Amino acid sequence: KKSITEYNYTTYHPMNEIYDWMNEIAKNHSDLVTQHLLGLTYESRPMQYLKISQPSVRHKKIVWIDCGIHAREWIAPAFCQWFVKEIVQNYQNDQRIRKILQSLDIYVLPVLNIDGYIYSWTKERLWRKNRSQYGNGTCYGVDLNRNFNVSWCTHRSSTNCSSNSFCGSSPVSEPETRAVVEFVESRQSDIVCFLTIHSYSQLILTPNGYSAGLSRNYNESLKVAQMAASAMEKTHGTKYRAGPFSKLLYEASGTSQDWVHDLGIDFSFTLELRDNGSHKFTLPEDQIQPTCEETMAGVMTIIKYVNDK
Ligand code: ING
Ligand code: ZN
Repeated sequence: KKSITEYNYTTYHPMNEIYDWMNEIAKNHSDLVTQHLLGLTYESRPMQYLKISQPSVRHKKIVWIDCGIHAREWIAPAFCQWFVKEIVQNYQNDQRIRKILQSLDIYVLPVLNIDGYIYSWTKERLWRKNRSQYGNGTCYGVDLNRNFNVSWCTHRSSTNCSSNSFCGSSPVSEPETRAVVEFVESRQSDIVCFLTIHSYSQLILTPNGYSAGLSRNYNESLKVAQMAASAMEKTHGTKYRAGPFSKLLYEASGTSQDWVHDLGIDFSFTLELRDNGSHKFTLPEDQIQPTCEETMAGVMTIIKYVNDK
């Protein structure tokens, strides 16, 4: 079995390798990284997350990062792993990381939609939803990013269980959604920043997605998103656009970002990574490294802003 120092961060990994990687990184960096159970998926798989936390007696606020809520967006889990690797490799020498970890803990959920991710590896590469059964087994899967309880099932959502944007039988009908909701509600007053990673389109999305109306703290959210977009562009010249989803594309309801923001968490962003439509969800592996490098720059810009505030 390969050790973690040999883990290849520039290829995509099936779920069993990601589970092994989580075990290894928590074992080899037990001073900084611990592994925890968020909940179980529809098919009863453990949803493990990593808590990055410098030991301290101080009470710290929380930054949340999830990847892979949509099964086919493989670059997202690749980024979550890259992010954790960068932090554990550099925190001793990088003053910026050290300063952030003095007052913030970072929680990373590398694959939110595990059942869907496995299905995308084994059966249908472009699968998006989770794998829950509906209509007496005639159709499968809820779009987890339409299943949160915020203007549920009103925009760009479908009540048809065979649709790719099926919103579920009710708000938070899915175990994966419930696991995230229970965590966020229980730590509501500590979470200062919520980031959810998708692909593709090269966007940094601010609330709201569900209505064209401007959100609370819109100006500041937009400013932070624009700062992140320029940090990302500076890395390899890739263009990222910043703004509310409802303005850049269309209105969509029931997303995690909007639900978290409406709960009162000011900094809630969706990042849509590469590319711009040439490869869509099947981003070639030779783009994993540059995509992760530029996304790291964007995410660190956001976290630093929140921490300095
Ligand atoms: N895009 C997101 C989706 O769920 C999104 C876009 C994010 C819409 C946040 C609204 C709010 O459709 C992808 N690529 O999944
Ligand atoms: Zn997505």
